[in-house]
Amino acid sequence: MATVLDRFMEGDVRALSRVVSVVENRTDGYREILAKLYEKSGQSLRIGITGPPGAGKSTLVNSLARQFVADGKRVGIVAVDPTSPFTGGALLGDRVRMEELPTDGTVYFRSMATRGASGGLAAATDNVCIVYDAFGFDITLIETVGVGQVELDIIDTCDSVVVVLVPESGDAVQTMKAGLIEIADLFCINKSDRPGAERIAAELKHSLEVRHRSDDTWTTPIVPTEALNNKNVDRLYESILAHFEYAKSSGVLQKHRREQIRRKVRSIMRTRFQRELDARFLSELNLDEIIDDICDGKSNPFDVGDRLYDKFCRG
Ligand SMILES: Nc1nc2c(ncn2[C@@H]2O[C@H](COP(=O)(O)OP(=O)(O)OP(=O)(O)O)[C@@H](O)[C@H]2O)c(=O)[nH]1
Ligand SMILES: [Mg+2]
Repeated sequence: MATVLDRFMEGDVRALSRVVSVVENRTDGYREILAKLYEKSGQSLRIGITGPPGAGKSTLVNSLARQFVADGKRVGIVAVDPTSPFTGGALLGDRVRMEELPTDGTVYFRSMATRGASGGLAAATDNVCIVYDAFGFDITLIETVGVGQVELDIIDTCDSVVVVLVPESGDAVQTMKAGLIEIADLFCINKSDRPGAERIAAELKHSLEVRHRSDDTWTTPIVPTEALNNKNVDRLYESILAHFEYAKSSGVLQKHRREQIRRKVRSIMRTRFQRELDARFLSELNLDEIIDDICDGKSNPFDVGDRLYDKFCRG
């Protein structure tokens, strides 16, 4: 692994792919690698792109990535895709793939597989972003479908959050219910070539007026785009940069990143406790005997839980 890390530090893209895999799969030694890479991170601006299935997130990510590259930046993209082709996402075959991105190392794309279980997906995504950051990407774009808690956790690790809606997204009250309005730093009404874009923009504007956030000095922009025709994406791009500038100068960015570190430490501890419990403790315990006792009325789950906890703590 040492040589792979050396090559990684030299900017070798194949080494980057190896390291991303190690981190994504939590192969032995991945935490030590992350600890090393963490020192080099903290420079990349993380932008989350979220919204309902098929809203045009990938098309937008593509387009934004190109603009950043044109601006002399290097871009890492991670797409987190918890939907199966059968349960959601853009219509089969309709979804935009990332194949047509530049292959000269200025843009790197990776899609995170969920492998059925959502456990640890947010943490794994965050770890991949640390790897990107250490590799020297100026910008990290994270695409995720804005539906569940895991996706909201992922979006929580971003410096700027773009919520993508479409004219058909329904009334803004629905959006509020989905929690999206709380997390948005910017709104994008994509597919503005379709009827209804102005109506949803007006509804959103109204919802934003009644929303209260602790960092309420920022006026959340609502940007209509046609990602497919690359129309107005430059305005979205400018708005993202403006938000970043605002976050930096107001101290919001620093505060937000401190909170992220707090959550990260807690998440690492929780994961370790959980693993120790499963691997070292529960696997060695004869739970069946204990359950028999409870079934026979000789004990109860509460006393057993306390007793086992004490035993676990004693090591
Ligand atoms: N009419 C119209 N279609 C668009 C626009 N932007 C994207 N699309 C189309 O919408 C479809 C879905 O686009 P994607 O970029 O794959 O959407 P997505 O949000 O990434 O989809 P999932 O990842 O499956 O949730 C594709 O056929 C795009 O070509 C737009 O501005 N107008
Ligand atoms: Mg997509």
